[in-house]
Amino acid sequence: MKTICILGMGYIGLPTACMMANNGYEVVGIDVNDGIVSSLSSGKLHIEEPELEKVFLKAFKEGKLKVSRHVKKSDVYIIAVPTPLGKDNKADLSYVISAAEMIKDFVSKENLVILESTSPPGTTRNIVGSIIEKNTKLVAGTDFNLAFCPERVLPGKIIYELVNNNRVIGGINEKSAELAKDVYKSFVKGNIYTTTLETSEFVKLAENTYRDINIAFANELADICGEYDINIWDVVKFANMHPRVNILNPGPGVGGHCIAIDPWFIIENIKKKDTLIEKCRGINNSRPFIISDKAAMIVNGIKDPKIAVFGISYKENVGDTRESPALAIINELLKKGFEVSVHDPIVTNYNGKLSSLEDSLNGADLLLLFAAHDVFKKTSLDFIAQKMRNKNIFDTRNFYDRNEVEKAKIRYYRI
Ligand code: SAJ
Repeated sequence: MKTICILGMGYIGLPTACMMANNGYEVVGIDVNDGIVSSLSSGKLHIEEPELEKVFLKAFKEGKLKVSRHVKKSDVYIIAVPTPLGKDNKADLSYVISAAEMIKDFVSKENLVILESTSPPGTTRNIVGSIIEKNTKLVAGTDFNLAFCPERVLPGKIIYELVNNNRVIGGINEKSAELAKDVYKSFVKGNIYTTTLETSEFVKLAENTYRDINIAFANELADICGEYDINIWDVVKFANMHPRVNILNPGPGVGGHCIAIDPWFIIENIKKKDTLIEKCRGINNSRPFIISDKAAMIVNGIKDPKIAVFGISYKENVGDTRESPALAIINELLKKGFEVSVHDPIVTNYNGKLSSLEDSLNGADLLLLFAAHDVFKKTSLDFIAQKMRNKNIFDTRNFYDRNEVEKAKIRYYRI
């Protein structure tokens, strides 16, 4: 197998295409967005991610990676398109379906089809496999090979983790799983384990759900600590000194295109009601309201309060605002009638108005910090204090040092 066609040139498809192109394969990257195709075809990235430019330019300049609007006949087809949350908290599989429709006329005997997109159990077999079978009269597992190979990379560390993380690949049969393993082995240094299609689909969902539940636990502990007037950050720090405890951090809510979404995919087709998984989604989804109410309490009594918001991406040091709790919080603050001025020097996909550091702080009554980008450390607390009208910081990430903040004569609030 020498040629690979990857559908979806986003956060996962593009880096994966680059790695395969730099490790022995002829790769064509397909995207339905003309802007992305023309930008990549002229050697320009549309995504910010450390190390990506280097691997992309190598693949592009050596002619191993081409980008197109149209599918090209290949040995391997990889679907790496988004699976957003649709109506009623169910997976919107429309991009997966249209990608399968796009390749169905090209798949022939002995080809390998891989789904990478995070999906509810059964999607690879019942959606991708079926669409191809219906059209080609080929049988999955007999005539063509079918596998699920979920990504596990952390935005901000995608290239490092693509290479070094372990992978779990599911196959419709052993041959399919082994063929997929061979493709990924070309660049993955971690271990690659093989299992069934549905197990690998479920493993991916279980990993992200585990994290969501752990964060919900931390958020619930934070609320309870508030009632006792105990510092939650100390509780997490000391509890994690136990060899078998690893509590995550509370925060303003859970964002991103994975952890806030994938738990729903586990429960969307099950009979069991009232799951822990759904409860935890509820806890994490209620964070923006708790945070905006606390912010309102801090500025209570101030005439026409102005709130400077620092960092609106879904987490630190990434530019992505998808599902960011900061957006929901800003919305709540605006509904309460406050002036909100947003400062984020690294965000890439925000449609609202962004302000410079100085403009956001000028005359502000509260600095509300969400995504704790490293770059915020460069702004001195004295400078912040100097610009603000009323000097309050509400730190939702335990980013600032309380003593330092108070030394600068700023009142410090945190979760
Ligand atoms: N968060 C907290 N407290 C924490 C950790 C995270 O509130 O202690 C919040 C973050 O601020 C953010 C959200 O959770 O809003 C998600 O951030 P994250 O760093 O936990 O995860 P993602 O979405 O960037 O990446 C996750 C990873 N999954 C796991 O760690 C199990 C990554 O490995 C997956 O590949 C990725 O989802 C994915 O694409 O599925």
